[in-house]
Amino acid sequence: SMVHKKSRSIIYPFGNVKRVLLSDDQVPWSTKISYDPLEYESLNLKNKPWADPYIDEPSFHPSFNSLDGKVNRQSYMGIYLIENKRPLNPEGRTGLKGRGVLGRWGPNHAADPIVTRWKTANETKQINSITKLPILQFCGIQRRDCNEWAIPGGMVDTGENVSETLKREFLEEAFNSLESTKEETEKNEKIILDFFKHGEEIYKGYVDDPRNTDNAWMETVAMNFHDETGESAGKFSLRAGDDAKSVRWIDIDKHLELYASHSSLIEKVVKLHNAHW
Ligand code: RP5
Ligand code: MG
Ligand code: MG
Repeated sequence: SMVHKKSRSIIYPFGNVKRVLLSDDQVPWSTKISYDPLEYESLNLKNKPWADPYIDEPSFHPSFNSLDGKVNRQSYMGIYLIENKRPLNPEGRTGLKGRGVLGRWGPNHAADPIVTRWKTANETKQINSITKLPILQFCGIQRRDCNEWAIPGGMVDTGENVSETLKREFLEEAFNSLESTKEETEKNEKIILDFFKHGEEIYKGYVDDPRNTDNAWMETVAMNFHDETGESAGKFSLRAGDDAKSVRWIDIDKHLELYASHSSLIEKVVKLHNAHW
């Protein structure tokens, strides 16, 4: 895989903390360099039920690389190293120590539902004139935190199953379930429950996310839910909610610029359906 890039953005998100800039060959832990970045942790994490305590808190005894009670501290990337009590990012240096804004030391697990349909006009599939391949669309959201377009994914809650996270996050971000009436919610939950029965696993592993640090990082399970006829998901009435400020069907092609490593996840879906890229 490619060396992570968004995890090395000069300015760390949500503030003005600067990373130490690294060249690609300085990223692997195995490359010996003199390296002394800041250790940063957001004040926001204090006393949050979904966040770990500070790593040097004497009462905090995490079991890294294992299922730690209800907290999954296992990485899809294999066994990660621990140095000075702190987990080391499996993809190498990021220019910042600490856990930044992320709640967990080590892997922070997310799930990404990639809902797709074919682009049509008058019920005819639209073909790209150069590649001669049909154009796929995915249901994308614009993130409130950075305005970038993204897959409507989210963090796996403590003790939650990934299959639940996929549905919950899609309902929150693309159906605004957190601000719906009881009747709307019941109706939408049925629609999603039904449509999300048939999914294809696209990817499991590290996400090159701008919030990553040397000691905390994002990982995801991405699943594709495809509406071949455009009769189910294709007809959803979408309404942005929670950490999404807009939602829409987005034409897929290789020039798409999306949040974190989402465009590489989308590319895998394209290959699966032999669609235009
Ligand atoms: C990304 O962060 C994952 O791929 C997922 O889409 C997202 C989860 O974080 P939040 O949307 O909850 O901020 O790296
Ligand atoms: Mg969310
Ligand atoms: Mg989200």
